[in-house]
Amino acid sequence: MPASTHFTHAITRRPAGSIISGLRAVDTGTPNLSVMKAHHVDYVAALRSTGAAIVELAALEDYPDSVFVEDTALCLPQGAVIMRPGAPSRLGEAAEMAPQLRALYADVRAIDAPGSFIEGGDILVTETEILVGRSARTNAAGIADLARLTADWGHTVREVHTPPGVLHFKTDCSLLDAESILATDRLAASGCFAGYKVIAVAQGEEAAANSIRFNNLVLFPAGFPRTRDSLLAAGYDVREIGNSECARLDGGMSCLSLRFTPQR
Ligand code: CIR
Repeated sequence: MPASTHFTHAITRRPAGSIISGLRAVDTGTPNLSVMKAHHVDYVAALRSTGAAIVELAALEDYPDSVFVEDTALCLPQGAVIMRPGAPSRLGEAAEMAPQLRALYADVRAIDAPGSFIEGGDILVTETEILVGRSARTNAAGIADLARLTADWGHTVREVHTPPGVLHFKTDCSLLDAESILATDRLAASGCFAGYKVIAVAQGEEAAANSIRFNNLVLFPAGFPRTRDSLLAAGYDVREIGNSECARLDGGMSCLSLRFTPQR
C-alpha cells in the first residue's frame, strides 16, 4: 500500500470552547460548537472505520485553533518533525504535540530557529517527494530547515507556492492516490503538479479541494456534489463529513488530523 495514502495511526484533538476565538480570514459568523463537535465525532469515526489506531487528545482551551492538529507536525515513516507555526497564537500548540509524538516515534526533530516558520497545512507528502507551499504562514527558512531535517530520512523537499489569499497549500489540494491529486484550477495553474494526474474540483466548489485520502476512504467535506460525483465516478470510496463550522475558521478535512505509520 502507498505510504502516502495508507496509515496505521492518526491523532486528532477535540474542539475547545475557545474555538469561537479561532483565527479566520473573513468573519462568516460564530462557529457553533455543538455542531462542530458532532462533525468531529463523525470525522474520527470515519478514520477509525478504516482500521487505524486513532489517538484522540483532549481539548486545549488555551489554544482556540488547536483542533487543527495538522499544523503542528509533519509525520513521516522514519520520524516526526515539530513545526513552528507562523501564526503567533498557534506557536504553543506545536509544543503540546511533541510529547504525543515522542510516545510513538524514536526520532522526533523540531523546526526551532526563531526566523523559521512552517505549518503542516502547507505540506503535501506524495509517494516521491514533499511539496511545501510558501504562504503567509510558511517561509523560505522554515522550508529549508524541513529539507535539512528530513534529508537523511531519504526525503526530497520541493518549494512551491500557496496562491495569494489562500491560507495553506493543502487548502487547495489533496493527494488521492500515488499518482493523483485533487486540486483547484488556481493552484494547478501554477504548474506545481507536473507529472501527477490532476483531478480538478468543480468551479465554485474550491473548498472541496481540502479532502484527505485515508486508507480506503476519501474524507470529503459535505456540500460539494459535482466534485463528489466526479470522485465517485473515478472509483474513490467517498465519505462525506460535515465541515460547515470548521470552514468558518478556514479549516477542512486535512487540518483535523495527523496521519502516519511510525516505523518501529
Ligand atoms: C488558522 O487560521 O490557523 C486556523 N483557523 C485554520 C487552520 C487550518 N489548518 C490547515 O489548513 N491545516
